[in-house]
Amino acid sequence: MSAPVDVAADELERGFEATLAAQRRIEPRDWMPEGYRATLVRQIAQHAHSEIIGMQPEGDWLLAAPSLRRKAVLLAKVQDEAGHGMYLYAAAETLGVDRDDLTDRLVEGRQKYSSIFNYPTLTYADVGVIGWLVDGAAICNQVPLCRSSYGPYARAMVRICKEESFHQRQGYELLLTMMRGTDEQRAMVQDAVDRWWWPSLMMFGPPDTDSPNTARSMAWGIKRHTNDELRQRFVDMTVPQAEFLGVTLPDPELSLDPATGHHRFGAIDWDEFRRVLAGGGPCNAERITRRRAARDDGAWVREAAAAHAAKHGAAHAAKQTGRTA
Ligand code: BYC
Repeated sequence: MSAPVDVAADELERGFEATLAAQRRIEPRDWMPEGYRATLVRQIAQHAHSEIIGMQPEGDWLLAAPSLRRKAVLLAKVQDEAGHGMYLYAAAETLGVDRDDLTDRLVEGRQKYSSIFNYPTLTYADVGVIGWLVDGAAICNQVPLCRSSYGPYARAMVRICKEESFHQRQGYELLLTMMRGTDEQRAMVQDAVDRWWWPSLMMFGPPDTDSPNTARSMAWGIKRHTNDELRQRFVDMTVPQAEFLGVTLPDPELSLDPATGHHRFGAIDWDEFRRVLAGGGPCNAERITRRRAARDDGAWVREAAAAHAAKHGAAHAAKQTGRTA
């Protein structure tokens, strides 16, 4: 009796695989395996949470930025991160989840956000280094996601990447300005580079040999490159930029391998990475406490906005059916 159901399930699976094989996009109304949907929800939610939590370290410098121009640039950047979070939550919602529920999962520690945002921004040079290294790493990781197999995610990434590119440039320009300044400013930049370099390399995730999700995500076209491939691309891209800037990357083993054209680099401290993921980074508790407070303090705004939308939605519907509101 179950044969027709199995045949239908097989056909759906074949249709899904054929769409992937033809490099076409999976769209929200298409059939998809539960594992594909769950993987996308996990990755997109983690990404959205990272954008929103990522507003905190730089947001700390909004009131202390050294000029009106620097303040305006930083404000625009932090607002962009909020926008990225919103596009990504909207993309996740096309998979049948609710953004309030995702936020609850974040503040209850049931979903992750990027390890990088658990480090403090100790000086203003950190703002520049985040733009250069953190947004630079984000671009390396995210440009291939514009070709991700899930339509709403891929389309959100196009706009996000354009904005990340501006973010990277504003960081680099800030650092170039500081490097042309005083010895004290140059020392601040070097100190920030020393603190952010290794955490930036960790952003790409565990080594391929220790990445439980990569193989499946690549087979589904969600990810297009492995963690190690993207990390290598980032190192190769960043070394000449560091030279031009006049800073030293804190890795004595960093050297160009003439045989491959790639830079070799030293061992990453994966114990530190695991510690940060488990909640033991310098700012984990602070980041989540603040996010929880923002969720709770903002509840009345969301309720008012929903009530307003419901009222106007009802008036609009009444007009459409020819009745007066
Ligand atoms: N931090 O099997 P793996 C940004 C987790 S940029 C925390 O390799 P996957 C921004 C991973 O989730 C930052 N967790 O996983 C920039 C998994 O845990 P679960 C956000 C990490 O998914 C500037 C486990 O470790 N970018 O937003 O195949 C300013 C095993 O890993 C990390 C994105 O999210 C990490 N660094 O690959 C403001 C990009 N790395 O869930 C904002 C989209 C790994 O199995 N995401 N984990 O318990 C991706 O490309 C992939 O999800 C990753 C990880 C490459 C990050």
